[in-house]
Amino acid sequence: MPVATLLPFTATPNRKSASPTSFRLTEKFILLLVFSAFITLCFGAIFFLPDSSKLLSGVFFHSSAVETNTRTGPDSSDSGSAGNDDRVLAKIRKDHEKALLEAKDTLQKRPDEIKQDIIIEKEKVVKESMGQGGKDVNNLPFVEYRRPPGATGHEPLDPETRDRRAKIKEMMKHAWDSYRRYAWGSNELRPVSKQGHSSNLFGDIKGATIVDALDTLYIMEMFEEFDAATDWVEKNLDFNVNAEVSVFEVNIRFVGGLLSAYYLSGKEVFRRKAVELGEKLLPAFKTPTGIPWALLNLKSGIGRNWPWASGGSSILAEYGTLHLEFMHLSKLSGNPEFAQKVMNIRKVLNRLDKPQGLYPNYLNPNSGQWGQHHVSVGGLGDSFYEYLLKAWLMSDKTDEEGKKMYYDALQAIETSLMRKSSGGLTYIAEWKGGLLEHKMGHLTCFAGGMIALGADGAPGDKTGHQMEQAAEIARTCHESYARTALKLGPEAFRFDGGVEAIATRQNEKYFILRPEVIETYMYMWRFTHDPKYREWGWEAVQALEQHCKVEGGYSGVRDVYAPTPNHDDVQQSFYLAETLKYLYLLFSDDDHLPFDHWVFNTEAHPLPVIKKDKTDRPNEVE
Ligand code: DMJ
Repeated sequence: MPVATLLPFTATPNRKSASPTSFRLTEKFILLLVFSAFITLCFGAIFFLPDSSKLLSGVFFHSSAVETNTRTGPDSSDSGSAGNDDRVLAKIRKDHEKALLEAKDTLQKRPDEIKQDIIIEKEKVVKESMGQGGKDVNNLPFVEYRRPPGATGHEPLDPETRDRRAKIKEMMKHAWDSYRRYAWGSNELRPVSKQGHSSNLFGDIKGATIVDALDTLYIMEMFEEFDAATDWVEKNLDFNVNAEVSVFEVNIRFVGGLLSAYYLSGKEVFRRKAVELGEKLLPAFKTPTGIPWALLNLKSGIGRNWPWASGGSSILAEYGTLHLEFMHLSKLSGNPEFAQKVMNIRKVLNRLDKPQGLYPNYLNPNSGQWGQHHVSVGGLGDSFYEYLLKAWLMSDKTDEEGKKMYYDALQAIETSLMRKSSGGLTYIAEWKGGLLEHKMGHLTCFAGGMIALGADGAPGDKTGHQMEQAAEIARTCHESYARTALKLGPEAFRFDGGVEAIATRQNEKYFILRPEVIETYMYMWRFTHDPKYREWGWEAVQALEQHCKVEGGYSGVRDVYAPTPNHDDVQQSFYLAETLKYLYLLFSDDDHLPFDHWVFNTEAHPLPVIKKDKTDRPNEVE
């Protein structure tokens, strides 16, 4: 049967105007059969032939199925998943065809062209992986450098102060020259045995003293030394080490030191190095809560916590002392990740209940729960509180969350930890599961300066009260020095068993050139101009010269109550970064690193306030 006879509207030429209704039943049935066969054929062609599925995805689903799925997640409905299968098949086919075409192209290329393509492809992969793990620090965004005010000072008018200031510079010169002579490139100096010393806090990173001292050299206008240090950083400072470092120590000393050196001098190398190191620290935050590990292998990016820290906990003073540096890293690199990481730490803390409003020193980074309920404003806790206040100040007082957390915490400290001895000395005790240990660490003495720095912004008319507290803590810490044979403070002193401000345990009698007491004198001097703070600072200078100075630098001592010093043979890098810097500023005018433009990190590295007024913003990323 010819096909034409089966078609209703072209059938039987002599049947002019014949209507379909005039077909017989069998004809109708055959026509229906033919029609449905035709429809089936068309649908088959659309859905099953390779090109028709392309047509579908191209015409009806403008983007490919795979792309749609990655943005919206898998579709759970049955009909949807059948449709998805077809689209996935279509995508595979398309990719396959593309790959065949590329292979054909490649076969037509010369071997040297193929090699070139491989190199380009490799570079692409490296760049992409840098995007995930570390940015290309040679391609940082443009930053217009503007030096904040007061980077260097001027001679004080008063001759005694001028001489004392000059004396501190001389001390810096002795510490630096000795390091340069006997330990150049090592982390620290052994001033008695006159050789290098390396603590494992820095893994295999070298040059801690150089990086820690950079800004002190700059503010003391020791530019020849500063240039030598800069040259060493340019040529030798290397973070590509396969070793575990303390995230906290590396951050406060190296990142902090590099950032300050950048802001003081404007030298790009410091910005580059700071960002490079910051990127290397980011894997420390890969924990279920985002609370970083204490220790990190800089090569593998594998982190862990100190084995002694309450069942694998992270430590408050360590994870809580990254904020200032990381905010500046985001600013200088254009990478928001640094800021996001530290803001998340606050989020975790703000979700937790705090016993009596206090922050325990241990927090488990996996569970997000507190470890042992130990609280301290000294070791393990100290700089967390300092960074809450300074985050607010460094944000030009816009970080209201930091402000609230600081003043709330200080209130809890006052209520639960601050006590007055029977002899009238105010001290900050430690808290262990609800019981007070009446001991104050040398480290805790920084709190006098912190409370003075925050007093001005204290809520509820508490400025005067907080200034008094700060002055009392300064007095107590001065007493801890005055009651020793060497006139240098012990590592910790107690207010129990009939003693006040005296170390009773042998392992708490050492002095390792720490800065905290002098730091408090410096803040108290700036806020009160009471000459006693300069006098107390000068007493410390004399004790340092008499008992810690040796031919090869400055050394800590093992027992401050012994009549003659027994040297520990370490010149700590923070002696140059902090102790000598705070002494120098104590005998400088207030416009040298003024507080309304600079905030000191916990290693005394000055960082500029990020001004809210657009016209006064230092170093804005373009
Ligand atoms: C410094 O490294 C820092 O001040 C830190 O916050 C704790 N203590 C040492 C100096 O004592």
